[in-house]
Amino acid sequence: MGINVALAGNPNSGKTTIYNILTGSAQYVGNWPGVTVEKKAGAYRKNKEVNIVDLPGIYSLSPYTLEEVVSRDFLINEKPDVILNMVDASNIERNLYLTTQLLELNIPVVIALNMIDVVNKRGDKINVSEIEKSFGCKVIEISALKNTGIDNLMNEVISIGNSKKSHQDVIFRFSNDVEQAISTIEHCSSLSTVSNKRWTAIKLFERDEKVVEHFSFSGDDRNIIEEAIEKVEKSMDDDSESIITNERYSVIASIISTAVQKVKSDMSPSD
Ligand code: BGO
Repeated sequence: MGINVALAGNPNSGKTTIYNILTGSAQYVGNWPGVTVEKKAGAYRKNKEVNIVDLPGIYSLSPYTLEEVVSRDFLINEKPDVILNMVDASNIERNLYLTTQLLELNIPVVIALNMIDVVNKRGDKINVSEIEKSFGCKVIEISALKNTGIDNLMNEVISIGNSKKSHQDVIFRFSNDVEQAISTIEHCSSLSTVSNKRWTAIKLFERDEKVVEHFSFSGDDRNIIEEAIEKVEKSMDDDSESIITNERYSVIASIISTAVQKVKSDMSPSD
């Protein structure tokens, strides 16, 4: 059977570094089907039952770049057992934007808080259990460069993979008006057989062209959904995609305010 792990994260989060440590020299390198985006896959060298696929580095799961489309098609269609989300802890706010989206795919997520050596050197403090509590997933501090915390991380990934837990609860919430619209969309009969309802409802709320294109709406659902979206757009005076972006950043800001203590602010000119 084996455990299928997808490595996902922003460009420069340390994916290549950890991928090389995990797979050693036993790697397959090719292209994703139909596109010239590099695909790397290999077995974990300490446990050959664990297959690791390195997804292209991305900032978001929106449908605008080839890398984003490749990553999300793989995650949705292949449904790996675990998403190993590489997060650059020295740039945590920006990196967690993708994390909020990965958590919505209904696939168990383990966060690797990479570059913890940089965080420690700066004297910053990250309260890992606060992030775990807010996101409802395991968070493990690592340094891919210094090869620390990686066994611990993989033990967690393997334990979740073996448990065959097939879902990820999304425990963070957006503001009430947005949640109400998402709930209206989730309850449409067109979504009754969809397994990852929240992800689909959010994508429909954003009018994500790829999801809208492939979705077959029944009855009045298209109108009901459009009305729900327009109501929020009117009350928040913004387009629905920007509304979701802002909602994600406010969730992250609230988590960071309790979980991260910085010695110097990000705006410090000497940083
Ligand atoms: C260069 N700690 C530190 N300090 N650095 C790390 C860590 C970590 O835990 N993990 C990775 N890096 P990729 P993507 C570099 O290449 O794995 C560094 O895009 C340099 N190169 O060494 O490539 C890693 O695959 C010259 O840094 O990320 C790499 O996700 C000067 O983060 C960079 C300084 O890692 C990106 C750094 C010629």
